[in-house]
Amino acid sequence: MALTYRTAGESHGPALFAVVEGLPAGLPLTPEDIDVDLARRQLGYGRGGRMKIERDRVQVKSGLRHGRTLGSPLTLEIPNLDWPNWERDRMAVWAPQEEVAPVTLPRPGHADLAGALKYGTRDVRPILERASARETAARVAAGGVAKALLRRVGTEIRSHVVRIGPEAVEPRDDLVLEDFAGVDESPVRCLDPAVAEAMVAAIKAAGRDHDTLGGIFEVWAFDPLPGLGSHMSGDARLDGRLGQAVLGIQAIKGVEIGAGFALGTLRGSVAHDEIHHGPERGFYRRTNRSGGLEGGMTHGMPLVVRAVMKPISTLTRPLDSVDIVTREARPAFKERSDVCAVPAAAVVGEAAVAFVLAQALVEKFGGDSLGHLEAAVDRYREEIAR
Ligand code: EPS
Repeated sequence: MALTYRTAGESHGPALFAVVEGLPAGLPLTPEDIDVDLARRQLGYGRGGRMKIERDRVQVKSGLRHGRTLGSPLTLEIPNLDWPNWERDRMAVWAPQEEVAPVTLPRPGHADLAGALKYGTRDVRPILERASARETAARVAAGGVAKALLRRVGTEIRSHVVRIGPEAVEPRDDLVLEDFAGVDESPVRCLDPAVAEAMVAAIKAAGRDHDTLGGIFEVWAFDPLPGLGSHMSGDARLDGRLGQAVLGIQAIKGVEIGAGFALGTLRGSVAHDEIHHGPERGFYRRTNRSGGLEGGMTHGMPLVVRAVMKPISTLTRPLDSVDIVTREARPAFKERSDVCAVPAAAVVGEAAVAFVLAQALVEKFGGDSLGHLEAAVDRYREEIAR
């Protein structure tokens, strides 16, 4: 069975959910496998008032017994602590809407207008509730489970922020796992403390101006098994599957693998990663401009996925908009929001990459039981070493 997940839940509803299906039975899980990432996703300089209310913790509602997966659908619930402020009126589950004013001023950049047109609604609340990046908490929960599975075969996922607005670090293709040791202590999850300081200042300045900022993050997967994904068909290629997963994150507008767009500026002789072999390391490369993927498959070097997040579209000094009911020109809807959420998006990116890699792992090695999967991985490793 393929490994998949689906999330449910509205930003200001009772809770968020992820149902993960196709997990191997027998995978050990602890609350920390999920809660640590949920907490990391809440951090980052530039978050707004909502993050002072929420304290995301997972509740497991199915699929787990004595801390091990059963192979049945795993249901993860993250309660919204803000729910009591919404349940009586704006997000009441049963009460009719009469008392609640509709939201009719779509925000440029948000799903509001396109969603209202698509669903024929005269209130954008139903659109914005599901489009909200609050939903990413559920993705991160599913990603925590994927990471636990990947860890069993020695793959570790990390991320860092490489740009916020005008402030950026120099690109690198030679980072090692240890370089990420202190990244969660940085207020913007940036590996360079001087740039981090400049990033914080940029967010502060944007906030002062009632504005918002986007940026770029990278996700690195260390020690991926070679041969995950497939060159056989376009939809099997891991590049495309990673692109879909990462572009599917709210506010992500572009994804690069390895050197990405910069490869278009290079000659072939300096664009590709020459192949070497040694008794200790087996096949290896001295460069990683391919970002760990060739032909839609992992080749064993770290997987590097970079993504750009646009600035948050809820502005406290709103842009021009038009009332969807009266067609009157008015400033867009304004509600509590963040100034910058790139550090959090990087954690969401980790979850997206982890899930795609875990899917490819289960696809190649079989996913009924962890024991069978691990035995198949061991045999494969021996074969490659020979
Ligand atoms: C979001 C708007 C803000 C963010 C939210 C995403 O929420 P609220 O409207 O309740 O202040 O805080 O992000 C989260 C709640 C979260 O957990 O990341 C939006 O419109 O996308």
